[in-house]
Parts: sequence; C-alpha cells; structure tokens
Amino acid sequence: MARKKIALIGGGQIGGVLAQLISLKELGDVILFDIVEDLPQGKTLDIAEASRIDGFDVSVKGTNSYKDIEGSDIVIITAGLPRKPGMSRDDLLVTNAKIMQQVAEGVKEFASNAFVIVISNPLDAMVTLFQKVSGIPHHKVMGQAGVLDSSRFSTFIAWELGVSVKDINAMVLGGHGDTMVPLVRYANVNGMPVMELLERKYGDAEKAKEVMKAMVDRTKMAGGEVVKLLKTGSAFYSPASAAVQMTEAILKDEKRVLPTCAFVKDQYGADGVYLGVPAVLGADGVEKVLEISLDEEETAALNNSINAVTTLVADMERLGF
Ligand code: TXD
Repeated sequence: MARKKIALIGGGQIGGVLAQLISLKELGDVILFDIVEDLPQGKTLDIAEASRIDGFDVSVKGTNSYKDIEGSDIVIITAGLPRKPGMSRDDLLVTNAKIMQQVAEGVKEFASNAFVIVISNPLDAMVTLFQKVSGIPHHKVMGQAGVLDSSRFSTFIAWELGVSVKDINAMVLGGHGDTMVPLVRYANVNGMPVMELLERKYGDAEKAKEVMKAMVDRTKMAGGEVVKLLKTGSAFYSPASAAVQMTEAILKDEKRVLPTCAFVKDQYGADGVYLGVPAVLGADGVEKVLEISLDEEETAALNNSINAVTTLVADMERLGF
C-alpha cells in the first residue's frame, strides 16, 4: 500500500507540532506549506533530523508552493493569525477569511480529492468558507474544535475527581466559541455519572453543581486562559494532538465517535450549517452524525450556539466572503 500523504497548510505553531506528531506516528509523508519563505523548510529539516533518534521513517518536507501538496490524502489547515490577549476568536474573521480564500483556491487546484480538517479560527466560519470556495464535498471537509474542547473538559474533571483522565468520557458540542455546550449530564467516569460522583464527594448537590459550573466555565474560556499566559499566541500542542486523532480515525477507518465540526443536515435543530456534533469518522470522512436527546436546558444552549455560528457566517457573507 502506498504511503499516505498529509499536507499541512500553515507552518506556524500548530503546523510545526502537527508535522512532528504525524512523523512520530508515521501516519504518512508530510508536506508543510507556508507563505513565509524558508520557515516550513527549516521546521521540517529540524524534525527530519530527529528521525534517527525517534526511529521514524517518513518523508517530511517544507514548501512555499501549492504544487507540492498534489495528491494529498489529507490536508490540515492552520493558516491564519492566532488570538492575542483580549481578542475573541471572532475578531480574527476578516484577516483569516482572506487567508482561507487563498488556501481553499490552492487546495482546490492541487488536492481536491483530499479530506480536509480546518483548525484556523473563527473555526465554524472558516470551515464554512473553505468548503464553499473549494467545492470539496461536505462529508470530506470538517473542523477541529470539539476533540480539544472535550479533552479540556475531561482534564478538568479528572483533576477535580482525582482519577485518571483516561477513564473520563465527556463531550462538548456546538460552535468553537464562548457558546460551546459541554454536556454535563452525559459526562461520566467509565460509565458512572460525573455529577453523582461530585455529589458524593461533597455530600451536597448544590456544591456539586457549583463545582461543575466552574469546570464548564473554565472549559469555555480554556483557549483564552492559555492565550493570556502565552501572551504571544494561542494553544498549539493540544489543537495539534486533536487534529491528529481525527486524521488517524480517517486514515485507519477507525469509525471513532469524535465531536467534530461537521455539516449538519436537519439534526439537532440545525440545517445546512457546520456545527460541533458527535460524528463517526472513518474512511469516508464524516460518515454519520449521531443524534442524542437533549433536555430543555441543553437544547437552549445548543440553539444559542447555533445562532452564534449562523450570525458569524452571515457577517462573513455580508463582508463579501
Ligand atoms: O482548536 C482550534 N480549532 C484552535 C484554533 C485552537 C487554537 C488556535 N486555533 C487557531 O489556529 C488560531 O486562532 C489560528 O487561527 C490558527 C493557527 O494557530 P497557530 O498558533 O499555529 O498560528 P501561527 O503560529 O501564527 O501560524 C499561522 C501560520 C503562520 O506561519 C503564517 O505564516 C501562516 O499561518 N500563514 C499562511 N499560510 C498559508 N497561506 C497563507 N495565506 C497564510 N497566511 C499566514
């Protein structure tokens, strides 16, 4: 079987970690694209020179030419500016939309058969724009946000309960912004509801709710928390790990159920929009969106998030994108 080819558009912080992780896991040959001359070449040379030490054997190269992404099986897009302290993801709209248009043209010309995972912010709008400009079918174009947001939520739960994060299952749906919806009721530790464990820990249902609310709020603001600490950019290790998990699910046809920014048709009260939902990822990309019942509060929160995403996309379209 021919080796897979993975193109990374954007050779900044996330792009660099993606190139390293994909090489370490030998998921395929890596081509790292950036408009900055020599940057992707330098990063990939550095990564390749660790191959003897880490024992991986794939080709990892940098480029400033879209031609080199030709024949890619997967394209992961991080091109665009990250947030600075005090900025919301939506503040990046105009700058990153211009970049995303160029990227979509490049991918359309040279890798229109690829599966595409968009990471650039504002995520939901960027995925929508990329799909529109590239014309690549909806099931092959998705965004990464939920895997990371869910991992953040899981990490906080594990710390709070003093148990291994490996046993936490918690999911975040909705858009990748302040309106995201951490699903508290479904969060569990190997099947045991997190809320019950919190109630037992504190012997007080009200206190348990308070503690959970703090974790939910921290999850929603987790990106901003990192931005505030880094001061010069946003999270990059964890978003790269998240996109690699999605890439692996597709390349290995794993049928993983991962919260994905996927095109939703008449599910969860949304129709014809990209939204964070539980999706089955396999050899056909987004193979299915799984629907679960939501209570009144969860439905209201998700509707609020759908509205935020729709408004942002409408703003983008009004700006001529
Ligand atoms: O979970 C998520 N989805 C995210 C998304 C979590 C964290 C950060 N997220 C967003 O990813 C962030 O807000 C940014 O929009 C992207 C990329 O973040 P990163 O930290 O990697 O940003 P960098 O280091 O600034 O890298 C961006 C690179 C940089 O090297 C630029 O030269 C390049 O993008 N760039 C371009 N590449 C290709 N084509 C064009 N036009 C272009 N313009 C800039």
